[in-house]
Amino acid sequence: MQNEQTLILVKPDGVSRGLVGEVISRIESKGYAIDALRMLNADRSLLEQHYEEHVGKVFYEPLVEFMMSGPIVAIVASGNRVIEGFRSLAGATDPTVAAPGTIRGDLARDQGTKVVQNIVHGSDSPESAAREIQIFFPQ
Ligand code: IDP
Ligand code: MG
Repeated sequence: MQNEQTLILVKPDGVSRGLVGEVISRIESKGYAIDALRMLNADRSLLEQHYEEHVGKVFYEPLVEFMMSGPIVAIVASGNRVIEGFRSLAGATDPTVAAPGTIRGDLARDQGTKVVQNIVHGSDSPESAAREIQIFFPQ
């Protein structure tokens, strides 16, 4: 889709480490457009909606707690195949094995925590993107 959109989050580790600009820079340098952006302190109900697919997993509660631990930045980015493209920029979920050159591979490492701290979230399908954009940008 020419004007495909995705929902990107800079997680609390990315914000606290001063990596918001670095993440935005990588999105823009790749050639995607920033359509919307907001900083927020996510509450539990918002995160329970966002992470509903992970309910019941061992890392679910640590994940929600981590995402409430500080401000996050929500971004809508757009461009042809941006969902797949941002997932490629982000790299593998586990930052230890994420390829160098990716956001997670370059900027994150295993911290020994119950939840993997990996700087960013990116939607994984058009259905997820539509659902997640509505959660963070309801207007
Ligand atoms: P993704 O962010 O690469 O799409 P998901 O499987 O959707 O990965 O998991 C959501 C988030 O939950 C991850 O980004 C990571 O922070 C955390 N997570 C995923 N799998 C694990 C795990 O096995 N142990 C600890 N944390 C995990
Ligand atoms: Mg995911």
